[in-house]
Amino acid sequence: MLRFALASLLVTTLGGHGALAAALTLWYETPAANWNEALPIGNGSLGAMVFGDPAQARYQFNHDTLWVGEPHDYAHQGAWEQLEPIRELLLQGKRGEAEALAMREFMSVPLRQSAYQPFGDLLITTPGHENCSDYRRELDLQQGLASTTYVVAGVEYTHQAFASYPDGVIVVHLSADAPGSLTFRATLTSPHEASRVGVVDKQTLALSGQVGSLTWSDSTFPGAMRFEARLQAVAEGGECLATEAGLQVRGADAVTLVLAPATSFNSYRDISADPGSRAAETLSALGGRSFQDLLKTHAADHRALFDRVSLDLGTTNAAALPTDQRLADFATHDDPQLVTLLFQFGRYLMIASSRPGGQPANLQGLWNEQRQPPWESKYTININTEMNYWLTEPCNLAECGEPLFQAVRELAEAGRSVAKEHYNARGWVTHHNFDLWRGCAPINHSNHGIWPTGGAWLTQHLWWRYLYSGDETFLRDTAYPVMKSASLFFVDYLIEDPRSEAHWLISGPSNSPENGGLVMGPTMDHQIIRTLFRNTAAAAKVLEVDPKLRQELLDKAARLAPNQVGQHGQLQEWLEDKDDPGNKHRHVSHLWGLHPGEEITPETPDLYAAAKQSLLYRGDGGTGWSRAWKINFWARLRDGDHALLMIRNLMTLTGSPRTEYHGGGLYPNLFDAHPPFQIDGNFGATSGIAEMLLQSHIASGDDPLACAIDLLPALPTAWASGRVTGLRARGGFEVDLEWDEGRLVAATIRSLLGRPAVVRYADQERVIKTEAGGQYVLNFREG
Ligand code: FUC
Repeated sequence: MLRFALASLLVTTLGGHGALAAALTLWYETPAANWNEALPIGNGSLGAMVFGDPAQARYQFNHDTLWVGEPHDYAHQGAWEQLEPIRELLLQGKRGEAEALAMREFMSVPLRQSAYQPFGDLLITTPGHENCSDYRRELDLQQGLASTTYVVAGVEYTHQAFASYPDGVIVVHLSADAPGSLTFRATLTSPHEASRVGVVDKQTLALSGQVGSLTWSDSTFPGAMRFEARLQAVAEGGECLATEAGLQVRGADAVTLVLAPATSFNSYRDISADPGSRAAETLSALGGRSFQDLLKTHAADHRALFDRVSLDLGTTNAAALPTDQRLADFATHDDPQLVTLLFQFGRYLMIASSRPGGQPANLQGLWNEQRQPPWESKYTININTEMNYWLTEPCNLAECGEPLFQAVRELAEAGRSVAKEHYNARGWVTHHNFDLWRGCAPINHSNHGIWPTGGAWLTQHLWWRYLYSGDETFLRDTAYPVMKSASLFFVDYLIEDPRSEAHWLISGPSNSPENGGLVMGPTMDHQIIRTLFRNTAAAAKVLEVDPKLRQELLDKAARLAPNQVGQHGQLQEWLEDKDDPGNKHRHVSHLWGLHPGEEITPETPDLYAAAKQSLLYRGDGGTGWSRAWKINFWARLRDGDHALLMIRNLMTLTGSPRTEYHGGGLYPNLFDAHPPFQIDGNFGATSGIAEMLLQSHIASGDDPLACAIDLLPALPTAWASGRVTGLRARGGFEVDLEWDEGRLVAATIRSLLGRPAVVRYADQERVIKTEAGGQYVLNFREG
């Protein structure tokens, strides 16, 4: 028997991170041969890919507000007049006709959404450095620092690069271990035709211009956004001169290049800012601070977030090898530390691509070199953007969720015209994509673009923010208004299924994301809407507002078509029992209720078993994000070994830059390969690994902050011993766990809100309660 001893209010420090620090580095023995080998840095708004070629060092950079297009309302005026005819055709089984009518009369104007853009390249050209020795290129996740070192003619050269959130710049520092060794030219280039490079002063260049227009498929987007990046050099020793051909440095000991890219974006409705003065102000605000000082400020800011969570799954000899080698070997070598690296890489990428004041992480975070990137590098919300943000609360990066909340607030404004014009409904609605202009209407094709639950799904993240923080001000001012307005849309939108004896309420026209075309009543929609209604009702109760609406939402939630078990023992993806058990489609939408939803649990054993059966039918493959989702599903199914199998299936070295729907893997730089690169799989993997170690759920219908915390719910056999610190649980807790021989040894649970919780491990459970700031040390050692 395990003893469940309780020692309350012991004070321990986190400590012990130093030993793991060296392990938190991606490193390589050669320069990046292509974009998917380069290493990402970012400050939430600015990003760069570091290639590390000594003779021509490329820093391909981005700003998260540089998009094609301009402020625009995509609603299709009067589309609602076709809503009933489309529903009627679907209810008569005339799907082709319904899709055709919807294509003509119901879609976004224009039919596509706009594209995220590359900004430019900083190129550092050093003649004579074509041949070098002792080359190493690395990304230190803990410092947020990319470095390249190499030796030419007995001199060791170092490039260091980071993107600073506090100072709003990208910094590249060049140094050598012999004085006067740095002679190079730094230039700025841009893929945008309407751009030019000018000299600002002796040490500063400006790259300025305007994004060009773009046409793809049947839609044209004007180029409107203006941009300017300033590049300033500070040389120690030697000479530096800015000319239109670039910054020419001769015989310097060390040089700091500071890059300040800016755009004319003020908000999704206003792009009238002056990027030149913005960039100039950013540079002058630095006040001539040294490289060391900028780095210190940056590292402190980055580590304040990054160091909150540590993970140790064990380290083997394989960990000494270069990262790409480890990935290539992963299937055949025991290398649990590479899983730790992938986990922390996801947290690193979140800090680098999503900070308050910036845009949310898009399909590629904020790293993109193409004018026409895959899927426009925008926000796909029938899985991808939500997956990006599963990790923020459990992995202790709550602040990084703020850009998503801001975007949802804006969608709740922009989506009103779509609710009105497409559905003649109150509230707001968003379909399966949005862009910088907060497009909310159905895009691309009626067979998958008409899916009205994207916004409702996003509101789950607002509710979680409350559950993890207990922040009632956030609930009142941000979450509830948006949730309420989303709920009002669905109150108006749902119809009673004329075919149902039980008078079920159903969604439609809609689709089960990208599988099976336009239908009435896909299971996923009902799970999402039920969750929205119940969360909104719970929020209203906490805030003591809207009692009538609260009751109405609870009544309607109870009338929504329920989850159903079908003829193959599967959870039905649709109202009709028509699933094909041989279908390996990448989306597993009907399992939303298992994850990220919470309505299919061990307490609903029939549905839980059916969800598992559906997942087995779907198989263990799919795109990068599909594999990542399956880690989370298997964690919720409490099968750690199967979750680890999915981690392994994701951690395969992939070379393909093409779009594949059955690919799935990682590139040499550990970026998720859909393929092509799509960042969701990185974030989803981090979330899945956290979910294997710790889960938390609302335990009582009366108080949403009264939670159950499950310790090591899905620990794989292969992770026999390990330690994690700093994970977060609903109800306001921070949790450290230590396990050995496959069994929990100790848990430290710090209470941030002073709420009670039920702590569960294996077949044991215990209620804990302490003051805010207190902590429990639970001892599970045998004895
Ligand atoms: C959805 C997925 C695709 C891809 C795209 C960005 O459409 O079905 O696999 O991830 O989003």
